[in-house]
Amino acid sequence: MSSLTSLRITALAGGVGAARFLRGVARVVPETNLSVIVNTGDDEEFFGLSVSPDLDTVTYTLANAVDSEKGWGFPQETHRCLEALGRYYADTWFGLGDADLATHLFRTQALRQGQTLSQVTAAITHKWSVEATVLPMSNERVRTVVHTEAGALPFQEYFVKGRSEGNVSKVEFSGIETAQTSPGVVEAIHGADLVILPPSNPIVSIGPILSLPGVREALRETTAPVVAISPLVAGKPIKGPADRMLEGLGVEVSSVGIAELYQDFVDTFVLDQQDMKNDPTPRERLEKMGLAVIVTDTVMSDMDKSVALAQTVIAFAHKKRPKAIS
Ligand code: FO1
Repeated sequence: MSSLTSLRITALAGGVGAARFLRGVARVVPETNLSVIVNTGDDEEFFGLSVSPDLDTVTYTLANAVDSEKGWGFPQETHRCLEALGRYYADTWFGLGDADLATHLFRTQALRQGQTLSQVTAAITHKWSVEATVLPMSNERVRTVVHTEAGALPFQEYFVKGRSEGNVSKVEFSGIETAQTSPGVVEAIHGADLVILPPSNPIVSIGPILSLPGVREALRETTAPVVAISPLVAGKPIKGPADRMLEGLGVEVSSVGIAELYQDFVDTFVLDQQDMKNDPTPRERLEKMGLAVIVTDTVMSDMDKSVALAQTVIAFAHKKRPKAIS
């Protein structure tokens, strides 16, 4: 396999957890070697504006501009426009910051002028001097819908307005049947030296990307090692409802349960050291599934820890020979 400076890495990304990992990757290999396929199932329209939270979270994080506490949006953001919108609209629960609005205005206008989401995303990342290739998973509209006792809720309504409350009985990706991957997505998987699934919610962050036609096939076919990092630490996600979602959907709430969702294409599984403390069985169970296992600290509370995790994953996978000739 190629040297670290020419190692091409492709990641499948949701929001905050993925972005925190990717900022580390961009310190280990040249950022230009990195392609990121980003979930757009969380996208929503607010006040006529096209908002793509996961694309923006990845972009702002790679640009070192993100609010590192929250993991999304900008630090010291003001909300004067949102407050003023409260005069005209009843629903102002989605916290759109004043500076962040500039991105949504730019994206919305470019889409209305006929550009694709891929083209607008390339323009936005260029303006932020992000050197990674950031690819929306699709240029077509796909929307994650979460079913709870409260009904079928658009993702942001479930996640932000509803604070992820309620029992999840079903998750669907409206529009997925007719959506295609955006240009470059399948090529990025086939052309990579290493494919990584960062610690993102497997159902609503990685799930929509995997549901697009051609993605799972490309992941099975690629000669690159495919490494998945568990989003659970001591059996719980650092943030968000992944554990309750898995439970509601009948998936074992553990790294093994998550690995099973990826079993047809993943070679290596990374789990947090805290998941091994009182129970040595996850490693054995993962190895029985034919997976190489890395046990390490996956909590990325600062940049150094993001870099350390990226280094561990990349060094391990770099030593592995490509699937096709192993
Ligand atoms: N998350 C919240 O918990 N509350 C918000 O008000 C909120 C606003 C917001 C605005 C722009 C943006 O890009 C992201 C925003 N997020 C907010 C995060 C977002 O809901 C989630 O991180 C993702 O959709 C899940 O990956």
